[in-house]
Amino acid sequence: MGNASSSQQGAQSETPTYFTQEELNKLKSEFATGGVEKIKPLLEKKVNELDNTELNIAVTGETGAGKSTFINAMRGLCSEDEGAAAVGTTETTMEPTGYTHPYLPNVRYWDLPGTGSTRFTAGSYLKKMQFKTYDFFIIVAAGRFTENDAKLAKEIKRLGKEFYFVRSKIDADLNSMRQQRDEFDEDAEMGKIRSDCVSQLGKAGIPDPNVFLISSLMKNMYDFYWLMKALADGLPNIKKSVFVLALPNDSVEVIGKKVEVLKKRIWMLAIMSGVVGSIPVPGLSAACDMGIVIGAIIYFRKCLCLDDAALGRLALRTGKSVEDLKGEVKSSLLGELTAPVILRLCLGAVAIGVSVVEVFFYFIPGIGSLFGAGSSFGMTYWILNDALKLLMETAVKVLAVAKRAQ
Ligand SMILES: Nc1nc2c(ncn2[C@@H]2O[C@H](COP(=O)(O)OP(=O)(O)OP(=O)(O)O)[C@@H](O)[C@H]2O)c(=O)[nH]1
Ligand SMILES: [Mg+2]
Repeated sequence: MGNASSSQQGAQSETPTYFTQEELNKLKSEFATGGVEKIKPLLEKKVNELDNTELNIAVTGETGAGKSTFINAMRGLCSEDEGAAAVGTTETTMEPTGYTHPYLPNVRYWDLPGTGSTRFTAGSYLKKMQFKTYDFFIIVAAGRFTENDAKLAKEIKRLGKEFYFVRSKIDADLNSMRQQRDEFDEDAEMGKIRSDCVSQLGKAGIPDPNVFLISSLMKNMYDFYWLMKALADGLPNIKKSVFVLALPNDSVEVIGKKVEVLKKRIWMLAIMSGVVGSIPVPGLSAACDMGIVIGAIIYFRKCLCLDDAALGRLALRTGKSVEDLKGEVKSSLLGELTAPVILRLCLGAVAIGVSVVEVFFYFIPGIGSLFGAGSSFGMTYWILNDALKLLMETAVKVLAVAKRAQ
C-alpha cells in the first residue's frame, strides 16, 4: 500500500462521487457551517436526481438487422421472456416502441422501425422518430453496409448526436466462413469486416467512427463488452451511473462496475438515515435505520439481478426452480429481510473502523468522524457496505450457475 498522501491524492483524482465541483464546494461549506442537518437536503436531492434521471436509447437500422434481439440482450432478456421485444417477425410497427428496463423504469430502449423502405430519407425518418428525445443512437447492421446505414449515420452526426455502429450477427458470419474455408483466421476476418465498416462510414464523411462487431446471442464474445463500455463512457456522470446499473449482468466485470456505482450511494443513504425506523443493536450504543437498510438492500438486489423476477427468468433458462437457485448460492440476503438477518450484518459491521481510502472523506473535511464505530451513521454505512459485498459474491455465484447451464 502506498503512503497516506499518495493514496489521498489518488482518491482526489477520481471522479468525486456523483457531484460536480460546484456542488461539492456547496456541500463543504454547508457542512462546515451547519453540520449534517444542513447537508441532508442536498443529499436527498441528489439521490432523487439519480432515481429520476431518464435515459432514452434509440436503436435503428435496416429491417431484420437484429434491433429487437439487441434490445432484449441489453435488457438481460431472452426473446421468450415476458416483456421481451418480438423477434424475427416481419416489419410490423411504424412507430418507435419503447421498452422499459426490467428494474430501472427510467431507462428505455426505443425500437425504431426498420429503415428498409426504398423511399427512405434520413432527415424525415429521424424527424418522425422524435430525434431530439434520445441520448444516443445505435445503428444495427447485419451483412453488407448499406446506403441507408450511411445516410442515417451522416444525418445523426449532422444533428449533433452520438451514434454507435453495431455490426450484428457476427457469430453467424464467422460460422459460415469457417464452414466454407479450409484455413480460417477469426481475428483476421473480424479485422476485414471492421475496416470495411470504418471505410464505408469514412466515405459517408464520418472519420473514426465507433464500430462494434457483436452477437446479441453470445454476449460474452466479440465486441459486446467493449460496446457496453464505450456506451457508458460516452455518457455524462449521472447518466453513466444509471446506464452501468442497467447493464446486463453477464460478466464479473459488469458486476464489479455496478458495485462501484452502488457504493457511491451508500454514504449518502447513511447520512440521510434518521432516527425513524432505527432499531438499537443489542450490546451496542448505535442503532441502524431499518427502513433505509432494507430499502437499499432491495435496490442492490435488483441492480445485481438477484431479485425474484431476475432469478425467475434464470430458473426458466436453467430448468431449476428459484428455490433451488437460492439454495445453490446460499445467501442470507436473498430471502426475506427480517430484523434478525439485518442484525447479523450489524454485528459484522461493528468490527470495521473508518477506512482511509473512502473517497468522499477527502472532499468534505470532518465528515469522516461521523462514521466512527458507535455512531448510527457509521452503523448504517458499514451494514450497507457489508451487504453489498455479500450480494456481489452472490451475484458472481449466480453468474457461474447461469454459465454452467449454457
Ligand atoms: N446468429 C444471430 N442471429 C441474430 C442476431 N441478432 C438477431 N438475430 C436473428 O435475426 C433475426 C431478426 O432479428 P430481429 O431482432 O427480429 O431484427 P429486427 O432488426 O428487429 O427486425 P425488424 O423489427 O423486422 O426490423 C431473428 O431471427 C434473430 O434471431 C445475432 O447477433 N446472431
Ligand atoms: Mg424488430
